[in-house]
Amino acid sequence: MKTIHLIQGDITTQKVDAIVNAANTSLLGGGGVDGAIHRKGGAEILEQCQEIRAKQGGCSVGEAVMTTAGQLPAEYVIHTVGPIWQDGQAHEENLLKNAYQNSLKLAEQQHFNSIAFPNISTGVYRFPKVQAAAIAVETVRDFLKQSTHTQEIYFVCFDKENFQIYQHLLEQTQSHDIQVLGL
Ligand code: AR6
Repeated sequence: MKTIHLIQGDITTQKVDAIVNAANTSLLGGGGVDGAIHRKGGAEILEQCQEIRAKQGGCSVGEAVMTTAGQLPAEYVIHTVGPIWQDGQAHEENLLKNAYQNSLKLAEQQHFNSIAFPNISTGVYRFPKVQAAAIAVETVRDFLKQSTHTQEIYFVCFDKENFQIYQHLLEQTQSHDIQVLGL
């Protein structure tokens, strides 16, 4: 059974095939969840990000790339870049959807069973949380309906506000083909 897990906590402690990082286009690290992943994962992650930069010059908004996870309990890190919220008229919604979709596509290509997402763009990038959660849940649900390898998605909410938004949204959008745990 395909499963969505809702968790409040720190994504760096998740033991899944891949955790997703809310990175920036430079792939060189930063604050928030990106800072935590690089700090706890160790130098190996940054070294591989630098190799990706040397090959393709970073990562565009909405795209995703992959490294191993260094010292973290997860196996891999999928680095994606969400949009910076401007006024809602700069394709922010589509770009956030792309970030989720391209991360999921990479997971499926790699035959990953489980993948954990933070609340991309809702920190430093200031994307409105309710709108971001709706995009995340819809994109993940649509993906799970047709995925073969990727079966388990974890939404890891760091702050209580995001957790409650997801709780409400997932309760309202229960379906018979995908189970939701953690509500
Ligand atoms: N585990 C899970 N979620 C976390 C963690 C954690 N350890 N730490 C923070 N969050 P942000 P963005 C949540 O700012 O908005 C970086 O500097 C946080 O509460 O990390 O996409 C990058 O380098 C929020 O809900 O990412 C970029 O420059 C969510 O993660 C820029 O920030 C995203 O907040 C990206 O901004």
